[in-house]
Formats: sequence, structure tokens, C-alpha cells
Amino acid sequence: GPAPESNIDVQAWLDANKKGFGHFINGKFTGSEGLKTFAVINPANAKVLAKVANGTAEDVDAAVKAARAAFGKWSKLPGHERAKYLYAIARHIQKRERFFSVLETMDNGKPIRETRDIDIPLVARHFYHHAGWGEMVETEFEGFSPVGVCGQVIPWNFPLLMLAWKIAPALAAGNTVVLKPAELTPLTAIAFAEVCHEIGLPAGVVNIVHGDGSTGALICGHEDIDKVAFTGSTEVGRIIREQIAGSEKKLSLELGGKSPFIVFEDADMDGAVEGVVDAIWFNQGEVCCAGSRILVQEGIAERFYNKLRKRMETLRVGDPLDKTMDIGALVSAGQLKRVSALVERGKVEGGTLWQAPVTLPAKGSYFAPGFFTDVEPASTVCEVEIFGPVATATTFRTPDEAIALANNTKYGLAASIWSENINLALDMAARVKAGVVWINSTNLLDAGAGFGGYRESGFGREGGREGLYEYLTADWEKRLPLAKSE
Ligand code: TXE
Repeated sequence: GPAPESNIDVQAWLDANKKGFGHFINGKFTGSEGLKTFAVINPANAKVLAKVANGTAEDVDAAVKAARAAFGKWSKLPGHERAKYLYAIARHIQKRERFFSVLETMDNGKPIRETRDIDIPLVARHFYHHAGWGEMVETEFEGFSPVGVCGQVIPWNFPLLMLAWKIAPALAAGNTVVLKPAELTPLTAIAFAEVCHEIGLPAGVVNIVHGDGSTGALICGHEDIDKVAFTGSTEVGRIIREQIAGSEKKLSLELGGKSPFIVFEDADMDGAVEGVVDAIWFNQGEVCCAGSRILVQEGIAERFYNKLRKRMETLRVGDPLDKTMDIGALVSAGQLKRVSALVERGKVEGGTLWQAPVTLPAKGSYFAPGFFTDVEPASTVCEVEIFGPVATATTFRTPDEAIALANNTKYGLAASIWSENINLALDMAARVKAGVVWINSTNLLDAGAGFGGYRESGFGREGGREGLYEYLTADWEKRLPLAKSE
């Protein structure tokens, strides 16, 4: 096949920063000399890519102070002036699209086809879209003002895209931010800080502090943070909610999922099979809205599974820099262990695992894509988010039964419904408890559409008009007698 995507530029950048990366605070890169650092590993080959400073209470405090100092001027700029910076960020990311794609692939393990065609273009799109909101924020959100300094903590599955989801609306609405990337995937956030620097974004508007969960906790708990936005595990979402309960901080949480993928007898079978590929094997299944519970109407189940198994024979798993690969490496050895343990549990509990007949590279965190049949709805693999390339498949007879199964979860992030009968599909869409419902499609994300969950999938929306409200406060709320700013 064609040669893997060249990583020459990225390697040169990493080599130039061998000493280690620091934080981006008040418009300056802090360096990492003499500081406690952590290693960033390429999960495709287990090689160390870089070392990065682990943020301390002092770092977090300096970042929050810088964000607070920048807030006054930034929030008072006319929205169209702030928009100019967002447009500039979008253009710069597009200019360096290849660099960002290769870097993201090396850091996360996801295939270059995805970073090149999905992640990085969506990042640019997100900044363009929110530049538009910046232009209109005063007229479209009359009576609202920015929240203030936002603390944002993000996961490793879509590192730069999650950063864009957090930073773009915050800035458009006039806030300043302190963001912590996931410790497994901090590198594209560093390159993003370079973009902020290059385009002359005023110092302190965006601050990036690296580190593990303890640094995240310092950000969320900092007394001068006005709003916390988190995407990650339900466990940590719960910890953060408890940590800041009783404070005046605004909060939005985007957490786990176990989204149903419902296939009716009359569905376009080939379309639905391709849908499964997108739903659970896109991004190695490390997707919060992954269609991880396949529900198939009984009459077509065997035919559907056969078609799916046939399609699995053509999946390519391997070096994520190779443009022909469909599936790369899981994000870390730890995640591979977690996924493997859950899958073993599924077998012990009586499930039959069907896996693609692939030869995995000897090194790196690879897992062959698969799906379980013969699983009870109450079994571990049907209830717990696997966050890897493995779905469960169960059958149903009637639409009512499908709804009962679909909603039999503590989550409520997304759902996908496949039928040629639009009345049935729309009826199902209204009855399934999920923040996003796709009909005859799946995993479609757009900057203009609000995304978020119910129940243990969290609350608050990201994207579009709904997403802007998370970064705005109604002025009437501020006029309450207890407001501290009066
Ligand atoms: O997530 P964590 P992990 C799920 C998925 C995955 C599991 C574990 O099932 O297998 O979670 O992944 C920061 N205060 N999702 O352990 O720990 C942490 O540094 C503040 C679903 O990697 O939630 C990182 O930046 N921050 C998910 C971020 O939280 C804290 C995406 C997410 O890491 C913190 C990721 C604390 N006390 C995992 N502790 C999705 N919804 O997309 C950790 N962090």
C-alpha cells in the first residue's frame, strides 16, 4: 500500500522540544526544567514522544490570575472583534492541518484517515462557527453576559476537538479560560497554544495547564473559577460535582454513554451494517456516543449478524499513520487492559465474541474489533461502557420492547434508529431517552447542533445556540440580592 503519512515535521518539532514542554500561561510558554514531568507515549509503538510538566497549585493559580486579569478587556471587546481572533485560529489550524493530524495520530493512536478527514477539519469548523456567534452575540443574546473565568478539563479520545468544543464557545461569549488537556494526549493542545501565540491572542485569554487528575481537581476547585466544563468519565464527573457543590460555579458535564443502535426488519441492511462500523469501530470505539448496544429485530437478526461478520473481514487494523487503516491503537496500555478485562468478563458471563480476523501488530495497544451475541441485558458488557471497539448485540420483537431495552441504561447520551418507515423512526426518536438521536445515520457531529446527555451522561449542551448558554449568564441572575458583584 501507499507509504505511511510522513511525520517529518512533527518529529522535528518533538526533537526541538526534547527538554520537555511546560504550560501556556499569560501568553508565555513556561518550560519544564526542574519540574515534575510525565511521559507522553505513542500507543501505536510504545515509544516516548515527549515529556510534559505536571501542573502544581502555583501553576493553576498563575493561570487563573492571568485569565482573571484578561477577562475585563476581553469581555468588553465588541463580539465582532473577538470573532477576528476565532477566524484567525481557524485559518491557522487549517494551514497546519497536516501537522495537527499527524501529531494527533501519534499522540492518540487513531488512524490518520480520521484525524485528517474528521478531527482536524471539525476543529477548524468549530472555530469558524463560533466566530459567527461572536459576531452576533450581543444581538442574539441580549440581556446576557459572559460567565467569567472558565476551568475546562478534557479527555483523550478527541484531544483537539474536545479543546475546540470547550474553548471556541467560551471565547465567542467573552470568557477567558484555563484548560487542562488529558495527561495521555497533551500534544495538540501545545501546538494549539502556539497558534494562539502566533495570531496574537491577548495574553491570559487562553491558558493551558498540563497534568493529571490532581491538576484537574485544582482547576475545578479554584475559588476564582466561575464555571467548570468537564468531559470525561462519569466517576470523575461525580467527584467534580461533589467538589464544587455549594459554590457559585456554573457546571456542565459530558460523561459516558452506552448508546443503543436499533435496527428494524425493514431497515436498509447494508446501510445499517455500515452504520455499525461507524458506530462502534470509529475511533477504536473510544467515543462517548458510540453505538455500543446493537438491538436487532428478531426476524432479521441472523442475516444481519452474518452480513456484519462478512464486513468485519475487510476491516484493517494497524499502524495509524498508514492511510489505509480503518482502526488504529487504543490510547494507552492501560486502556487496552481495561477493555480486555471487560471483554473477558463478557465471555465468562456467557457471551459469544465475534472478532475480525486480523493480525495485530506485535507492539502497541491494539485490540481486534468485535461484537458479542448471547448476552443478557443485565450482563456487565451490556451495562458498562467498554470504551473500546466492542459492541453487544441483542434482539427485540416489537417497538415497545426495543424502547424498553434502549432505555434500560443509566446513561442517555445518544441513540441511532434504522428503519425505512419514517413514522416508526420518529415515534422511536421521541421515546428513546437520549440527548442526540440519529435516524438512519450515526455519530454525526456538527458545530451547529447542541450535543449532550441525560442521566449519568451528564448535563449541559455543547455546540450551536444551546452551547452558548453554558458560557453566558442572564443579567437578571446577577441582580439577585446575593450576587457578589453588586
Ligand atoms: O477518564 P477520566 P479516564 C470513560 C471511558 C474510559 C474511562 C476511564 O469509559 O474507559 O472513562 O478513562 C481528568 N478532577 N471516558 O480514566 O479520569 C483527567 O486528567 C478533575 C469517557 O482517562 O475521567 C482527564 O483530563 N479532573 C469519556 C479527564 O479528567 C480530573 C472520555 C478525563 O479523565 C480528575 C474519557 C479530578 N478528580 C473517558 N480526575 C467521554 N465521555 O468521552 C481525572 N481528571
